[in-house]
Amino acid sequence: MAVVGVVMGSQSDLPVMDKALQALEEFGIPYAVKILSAHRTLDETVAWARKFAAEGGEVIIAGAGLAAHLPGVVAGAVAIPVIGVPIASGPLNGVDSLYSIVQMPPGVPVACMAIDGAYNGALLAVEILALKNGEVKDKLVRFRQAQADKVTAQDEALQNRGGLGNDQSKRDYHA
Ligand code: RP5
Repeated sequence: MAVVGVVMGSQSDLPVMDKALQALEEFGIPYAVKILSAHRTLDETVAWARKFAAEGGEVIIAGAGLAAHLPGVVAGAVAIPVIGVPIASGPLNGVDSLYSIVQMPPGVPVACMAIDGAYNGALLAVEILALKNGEVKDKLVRFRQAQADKVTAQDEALQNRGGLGNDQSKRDYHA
């Protein structure tokens, strides 16, 4: 059963939203994915969101560009967390979408990611699921540790390279 719903306003959003799908797959999260438009297919959008939530869906990630009302419309239809992803498109390059999504009026929240931040949208969904799913939590902890290990390894490589590290003797050696 899909626990995360990923919805986007157009096929043109897919190259960005695909990063969310890939991240969910990496974490083994069952998801449903739809192209639905808040203005072109309003009734279908509301019906899909309500059905998804009624069937046990726990989080929705909604990506849209331009006057991006899809996340807000979805959030108005259901009472589960909605994560909005502003998509860079058109003359304003996603700033329009960012403002549309981030400025939700009080009472109906949408968690707004960075412009084109679909990957983080999926990670936030994973963090929400991890609150009550130990298996997902373990994967998340391992993912975070792997990130930390990568930074540590990068720093070690930098220190050992000399010239740029903090060790003055190595800096002198390369001078
Ligand atoms: C929005 O308008 C979509 O989310 C998309 O980002 C943008 C452009 O849509 P298309 O004209 O490419 O279908 O509704």
